Amino acid sequence: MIRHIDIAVQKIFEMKEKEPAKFKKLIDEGIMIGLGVDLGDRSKEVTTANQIEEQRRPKDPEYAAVTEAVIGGNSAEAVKLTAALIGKGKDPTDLVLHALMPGIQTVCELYDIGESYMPEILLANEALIEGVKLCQEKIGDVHSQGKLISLVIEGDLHDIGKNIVAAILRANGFEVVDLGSDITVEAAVKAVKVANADLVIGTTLMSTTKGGLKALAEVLESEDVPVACGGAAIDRHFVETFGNSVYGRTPLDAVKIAKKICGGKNWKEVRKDLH
Ligand code: B12
Repeated sequence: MIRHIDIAVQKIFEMKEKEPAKFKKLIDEGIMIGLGVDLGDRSKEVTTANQIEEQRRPKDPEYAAVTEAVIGGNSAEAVKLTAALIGKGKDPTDLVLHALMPGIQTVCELYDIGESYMPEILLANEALIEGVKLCQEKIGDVHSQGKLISLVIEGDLHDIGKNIVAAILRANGFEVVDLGSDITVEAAVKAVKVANADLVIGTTLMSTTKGGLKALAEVLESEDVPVACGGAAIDRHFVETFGNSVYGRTPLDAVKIAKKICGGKNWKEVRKDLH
């Protein structure tokens, strides 16, 4: 007898072969997890730890050493190497994007295939934060290009990506009021009014919390303050199901959106520009 579940499983594996992007989305949406499927072992067939480390490792050996220090959760080493590169005149924004960030990305991808564990991610995050701090000190105060509120929406504690995005925005001359994570719509709206902000940078990594960004964008429509939405749980398709919002994938997308909004464009124009 052929059971429906067998057909579903067969379809999922066909999708993994033929439509890897769609398969990844299915995983990211948490459907496989909801079904209780153990992704750890199967994804090892797709990508190995060596491949992940190879793909993420910067070509410049001095940058690669910083990346290694972050991967190893070695804050002292990350700080020492970052300081040395700043001393040599390297651009601090470039260091965040291309030396420090690949470290945390590697550890998170290793986690996905069961090759790294949560304490390692948290140590790597510490090393990342220390390195980013140094870069920010070097950048110093730049003339403000606009005022932004950054947050992770209610119910979600994943703040590593939000911190990177805030650092890159600051490095590009934006004033960022970082509210932290697990932020309610009410608290966000209050902060927007107090700060007289131009734009909200909203992050979420879970499918269960992504509705919060939609609620926030809708409430802020009357204030004429749009929300730039990012984080692994969402995509352009989702964000474009509601108004007063612009989807971005990378920290540099956040910079592009902020420049355009603070430069006087409305969210509809910015959406079009970024397509
Ligand atoms: C680290 C981590 C944790 C840590 C978080 C620590 C912290 N301080 O952030 C802890 C242990 C707390 C945690 C807890 C949980 N987690 Co978790 N976690 C992860 C993990 C491994 C890495 C996330 C991460 O930091 N990625 C790296 C950063 C740099 O990437 P990022 O956040 O996407 O940000 C980048 C871009 O998206 C972009 N970006 C970010 N924001 C914005 C904004 C704008 C505007 C723009 C333009 C760009 C942008 O720029 C960033 C830099 O490139 C992921 C799996 C994974 N590999 O992603 C699971 C994951 C996110 N967690 C998951 C889950 C389910 C949980 C828990 C529910 C587990 C549990 N049962 O308890 C809890 C939830 C707790 C809560 N209420 O939030 C699921 C979510 C599934 C889903 N889609 O719903 C994931 C995907 C793991 C999985 N495959 O199951 N987790």
